[in-house]
Amino acid sequence: MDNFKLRLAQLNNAHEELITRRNKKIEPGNGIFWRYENPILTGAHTPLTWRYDLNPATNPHLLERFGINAAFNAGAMKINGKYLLVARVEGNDRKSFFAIAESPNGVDNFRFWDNPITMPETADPDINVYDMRLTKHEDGWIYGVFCSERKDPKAQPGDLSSAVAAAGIARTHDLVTWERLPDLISSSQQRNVVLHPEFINGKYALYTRPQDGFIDAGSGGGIGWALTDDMTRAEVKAEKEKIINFRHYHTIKEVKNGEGPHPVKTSKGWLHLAHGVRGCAAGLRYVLYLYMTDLRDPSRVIAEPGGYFMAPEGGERTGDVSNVLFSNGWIVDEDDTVYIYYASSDSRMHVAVSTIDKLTDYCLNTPPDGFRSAESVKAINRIIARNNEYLKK
Ligand code: M1P
Repeated sequence: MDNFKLRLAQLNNAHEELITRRNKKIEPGNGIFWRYENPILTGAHTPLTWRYDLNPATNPHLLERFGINAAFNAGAMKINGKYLLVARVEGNDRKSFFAIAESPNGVDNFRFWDNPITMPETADPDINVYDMRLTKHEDGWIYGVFCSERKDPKAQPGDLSSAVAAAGIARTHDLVTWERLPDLISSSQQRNVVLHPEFINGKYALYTRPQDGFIDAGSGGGIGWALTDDMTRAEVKAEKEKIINFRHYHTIKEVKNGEGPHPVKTSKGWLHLAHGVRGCAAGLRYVLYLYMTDLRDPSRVIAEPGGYFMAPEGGERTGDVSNVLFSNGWIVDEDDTVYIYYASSDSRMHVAVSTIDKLTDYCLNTPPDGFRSAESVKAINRIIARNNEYLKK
């Protein structure tokens, strides 16, 4: 076999082995959720046909022609029995785009579709797009709301970093062909915007994250909520955008927070997954947390456990942006199993599983944050006292 054929066979084997590797739940977990051993999606999962020119006449050394750096921050949805992730795929050139990977069981064998998504642009083309939240809305469309980043037109000459974040909006029926709608109109920069799946008082409801700058939330107090009449010209008026889940001093979300995927409707309330960010000597630390809102008024928080639900562990701690867990996708199965798709350190995707019952129990029965050390001790002492009482019997 000549070198080209040999190398191609090696590449194909390594790729197939990676994709078909079985994943295993890590026992015993904490009772709330279970992690799985292997990342489910990485840059290396992208098809060889994206990365290599496979023609020996034009690529005799079988060199990689388009490097893929990472696959992370994926939206999720189950369609026709398949678990689909709309991943943020990032090339070596730092630009992200969207691509769908499909699995038969939700925990392994994720395989990318043949082509990445061709997302139509607006008249003001995006420089970078990422972090799509998928919502199958009761109006019949599947919406993808994502961050659209552009260079700050007010940046001083020589400032090649300042950027502006807006919420890009697109809709589809099949995840293949997308109709791009105008970006969300908002007086502040926006990232982590999520469409609620149901109409609220006949209007579309959006979770927002107003921010003063591209990175800093600044005066943006947390996760916002706003209603809009029409997704084809969606607008959030600052005076009507209310903060529903606040940042708070000395918590896991003192610097910023953001809604994850759209909340799930349960018999006990809407179940939300979000990320919280705090600063420390090592930089920013991103963790995941849960909260619940009222079934009839999804903007009213009814429960929020103290602290994080999931934080980076082991190999999750390192990557392009270390110490980050981020989630914008989860899938609830017919049997109420919840597949939580989360990315670590802006590099790769993982899955953890739980059930609606366990997650709502966690939300409703975990002590809330007491905001002071003494309150934490009181909370532990209450658990100890109840245990002592029970164990005496
Ligand atoms: O790098 C960590 C995350 O930073 C941003 O999230 P947020 O706007 O909440 O700070 C996003 O760029 C996200 O993609 C990224 O994972």
